[in-house]
Amino acid sequence: MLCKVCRNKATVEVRQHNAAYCNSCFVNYFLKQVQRNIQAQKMFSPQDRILVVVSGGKDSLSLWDALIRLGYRVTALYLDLGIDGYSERSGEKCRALAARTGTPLHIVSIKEEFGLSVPELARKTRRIPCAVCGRIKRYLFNKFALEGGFDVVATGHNLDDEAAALLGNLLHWQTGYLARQEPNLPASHPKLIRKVKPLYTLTERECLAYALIQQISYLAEDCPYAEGATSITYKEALNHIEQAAPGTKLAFFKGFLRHKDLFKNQEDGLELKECSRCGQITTGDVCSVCRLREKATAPPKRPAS
Ligand code: Q46
Ligand code: ZN
Repeated sequence: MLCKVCRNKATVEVRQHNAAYCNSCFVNYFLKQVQRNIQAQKMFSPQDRILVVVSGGKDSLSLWDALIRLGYRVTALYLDLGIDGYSERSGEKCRALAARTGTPLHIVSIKEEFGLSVPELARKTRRIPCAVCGRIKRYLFNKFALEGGFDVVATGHNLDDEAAALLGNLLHWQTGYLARQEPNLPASHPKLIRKVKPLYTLTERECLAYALIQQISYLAEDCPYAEGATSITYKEALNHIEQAAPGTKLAFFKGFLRHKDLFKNQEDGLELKECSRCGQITTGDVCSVCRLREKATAPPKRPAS
């Protein structure tokens, strides 16, 4: 197989576009795709301050690397979830890329913020770790970006993530979620920061190829709590279809974006206000993270005598 651009020997096949590239032409293709997504969705400009949230995995580290190479003003944020072993190893990968690129990386420890790690918070509040983790992550990303004066928060969600989320939302007719599934999610309140996903047309395989070619050291293992997640089942189902009909995932997600108006006015329409404890945005009087914090730090109930 020959590279589509330079006709040298191809090393990466991009089946969704019926193309193949050598290493250096693949990197150019990847960067062009990211740049095109940023412009097509009006995500940000070179003047904007971008907070890219990184987990130590191939997607977020590839995004961070790509945005630096494209000349954007990027600062990275890593949340240390306090998950035994996994968090140390993922934090290490983020520190290594920060050192290599000479770009700023902020580390926020959940244990320092809340007095307890994600698994401990989950145990204390009798919730599943992912429910606690997802809520805390969204809260801290926004809080950090707001306090730091960032214009936008960028995450490493790729096409596989977006197509799987779309399939899940459609299977359960979550019309509110469908209305809000966007690669460029506008801020619906002055204290909410816009969220963007510049990798939304690039598959997980393409992000992996980019990380390998650029010699980005990433954490290959999944979070121990990811096992059994329904999103993995949806990804497998979509990969099965993609195998038989390359390009389906991209057509599925792009088609959804073209028909997004079908889900207009499906948002829950709840009034947004400031949490009476922390000032972050919520729909009740006290936000869910402050409620979680209170529940986790409440003294244990005495058994009835
Ligand atoms: S939500 Fe759940 Fe992830 Fe948090 S606890 Fe791990 S698997 S990291 S994307
Ligand atoms: Zn609050």
